[in-house]
Amino acid sequence: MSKMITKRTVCSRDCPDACSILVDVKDGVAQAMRGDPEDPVTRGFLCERTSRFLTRQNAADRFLSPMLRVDGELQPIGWDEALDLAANKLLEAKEKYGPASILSFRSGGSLGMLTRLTSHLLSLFGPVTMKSGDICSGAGEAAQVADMGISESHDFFDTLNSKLVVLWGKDVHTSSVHLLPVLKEVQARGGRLVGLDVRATKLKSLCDTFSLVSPGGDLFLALGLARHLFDTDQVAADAANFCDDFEAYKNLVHQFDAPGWAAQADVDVAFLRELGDALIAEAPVSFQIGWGLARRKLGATTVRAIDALSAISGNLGVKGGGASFFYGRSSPFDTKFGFDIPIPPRRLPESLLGQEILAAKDPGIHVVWITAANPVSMLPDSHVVREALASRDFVVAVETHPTDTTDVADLVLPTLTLLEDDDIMGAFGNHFLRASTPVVDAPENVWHELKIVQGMADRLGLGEMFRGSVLLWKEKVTESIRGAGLTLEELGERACKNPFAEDILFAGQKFPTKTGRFQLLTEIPACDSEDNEFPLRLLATSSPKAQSSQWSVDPKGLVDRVRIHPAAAGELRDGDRARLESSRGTMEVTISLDANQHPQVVAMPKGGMFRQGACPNSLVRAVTTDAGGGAAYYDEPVRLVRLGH
Ligand SMILES: Nc1nc2c(c(=O)[nH]1)N[C@H]1C(S)=C(S)[C@@H](COP(=O)(O)OP(=O)(O)OC[C@H]3O[C@@H](n4cnc5c(=O)[nH]c(N)nc54)[C@H](O)[C@@H]3O)O[C@H]1N2
Ligand SMILES: Nc1nc2c(c(=O)[nH]1)N[C@H]1C(S)=C(S)[C@@H](COP(=O)(O)OP(=O)(O)OC[C@H]3O[C@@H](n4cnc5c(=O)[nH]c(N)nc54)[C@H](O)[C@@H]3O)O[C@H]1N2
Ligand code: SF4
Ligand SMILES: [Mo]
Repeated sequence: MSKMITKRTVCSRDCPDACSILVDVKDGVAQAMRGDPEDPVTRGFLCERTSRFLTRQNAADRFLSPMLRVDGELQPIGWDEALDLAANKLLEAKEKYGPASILSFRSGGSLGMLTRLTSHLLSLFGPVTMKSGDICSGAGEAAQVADMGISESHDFFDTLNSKLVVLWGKDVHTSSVHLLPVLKEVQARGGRLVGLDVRATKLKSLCDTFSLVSPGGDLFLALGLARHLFDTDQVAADAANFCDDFEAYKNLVHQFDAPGWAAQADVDVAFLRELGDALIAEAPVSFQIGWGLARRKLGATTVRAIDALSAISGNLGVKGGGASFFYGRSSPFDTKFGFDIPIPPRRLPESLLGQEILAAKDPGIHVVWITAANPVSMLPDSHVVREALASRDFVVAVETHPTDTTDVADLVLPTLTLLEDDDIMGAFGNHFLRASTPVVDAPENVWHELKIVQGMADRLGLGEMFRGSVLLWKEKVTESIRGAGLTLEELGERACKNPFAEDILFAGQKFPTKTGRFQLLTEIPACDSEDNEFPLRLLATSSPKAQSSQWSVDPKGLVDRVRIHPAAAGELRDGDRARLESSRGTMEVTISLDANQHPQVVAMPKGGMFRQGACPNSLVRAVTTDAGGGAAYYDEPVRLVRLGH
């Protein structure tokens, strides 16, 4: 028996934090995981889902060799056979229909920079069809780029300098747990926290002040707060100098008075006025904007309205102030790895992927290569995504575990879990850069994504371009930051601050926009009102027990449970079974009554799969957000119908 040793790596999950993880390993098997106390963000603790990751690491259904669909069933095959077949399918499609008949699709299964090599290989081989937009953060990022020129955040620890933090649609306890210690420290230093959500999550008990907002009402709340600042002469004196379109914005804000805007947001006007005053009296203010806020039809406009409020209240470009949505997690890296990557011949919007695959012509989509993604369960209009993939000539999925997507794939190529991976990570919730290194060996027939790329490159005539060890590719992607003085060794040992991150973002109210000034919102795009037949709104959001569709516990009884306000429940009682219906489909659910949420909301976890009998996205129409190609997941009109006793 060998001794227990502790090894360090980095979590690659689609999460803002990118934690440093310590793993106890004995006889090559991971025994326990905990957060690295030396990582300033991780602070020695992990979230619930990754604390329980060993159940997933050791799950009996993990893919342990390439699997080919034969007579409807996935059967193990060897790597040579698998890669030969995949390469032949790609070469054949390119030859017969042109390279645009191949679709490359990648999502957030691993945030490691090296997973991008798959997209690069296919681009250099094709160029092939790619996705456009981003269903996760596209709308909010587009909003921030429009307003400020870049999508960046003031520093994670700069929030400690804030006197007021507005947690705007941010489920901190679920989705960004490592922000919690910072928020508690803000309070310990005498600062205040204000929470705004459609559900009173645990955030309500953490915050000094909390208000429910109507679904999507944040746009009106942000404009109402601005109206109050104009009415009370509290707008920053030089706002018209550092902002463009000041008059047009002012006119927009004056379309309603403060009570009018408050009514549309379903908040108390006294609360609106108090918060408006606090934005000035308790400056600097950090607006922490949740990613979910932008997953609405007017999602980008909503984020723009919050950005504008932070600008005109004088809270941008100052220590402790900011409108924080996304941290540029890949901007410090050389994500092209030195390649000259051709422009794709075509892009299909991610939010509409299913219907776009079905409709694609000249050429149609014949072969799809999917990595780090479960589009069938996680994209809107799941039935259509499933049908679209199931009807292609050949679908490859690079995966670790079975999903709704591997259920329709023709070939599954098994890859590493986060404990086996070897990669480079940025974070979308802080400015630290980290390198993962394997803490356990992968099973014999499970490959690093780079090795899969190299195996394919050899067969596609691009072998020379992709040669080299993982270390070499880690070096390539970190060339700039190594130039700025960081070494790969350091990145492997500890979290290192992005050397290019500014101490104060937009200092002196200088913005990297065309004019150098902040771009104010000037209008609200038209938006259809929705059908009364479906009076409620489906809100499937992050669960502490899962990373999207990757559950760390048995999801039975979790994925089909919905919470509704008693006032919206009609005859429904706790524990009743009901049918949740939208214009797209229906599913059976169990009711929990919850008075702590807005009466229009039907809340449930995201990440249910068809294979678990509950896929909320099968009810969600494919609707694109107002900018950035996001998906309006949270605007789906639904109703509940009671099933017999
Ligand atoms: N209704 C609703 N739908 C939503 C959302 C919502 O809030 N509501 N949220 C949306 C958001 S924000 C996102 S980001 C998307 C997420 O959508 P996806 O990124 O598709 O979500 P996951 O379920 O995490 O799928 C990732 C897959 O990658 C696999 N994987 C894990 N590690 C690796 C690896 O190292 N390499 C490879 N190749 N694969 C790996 C996992 O097993 C998993 O099946 O879902 C969106 N869908
Ligand atoms: N445990 C866990 N953590 C995760 C993930 C996960 O699946 N599980 N997913 C990760 C991913 S991919 C991402 S992108 C992020 C997502 O992170 P977030 O987007 O922050 O998280 P969500 O869970 O989508 O919830 C956002 C919050 O917004 C609220 N909300 C929804 N609509 C409105 C609205 O109209 N107004 C207001 N004011 N509030 C609203 C919801 O009630 C919820 O509390 O989290 C990451 N973290
Ligand atoms: S999922 Fe996020 S919070 Fe959890 S361990 Fe990974 S990086 Fe940390
Ligand atoms: Mo996401």
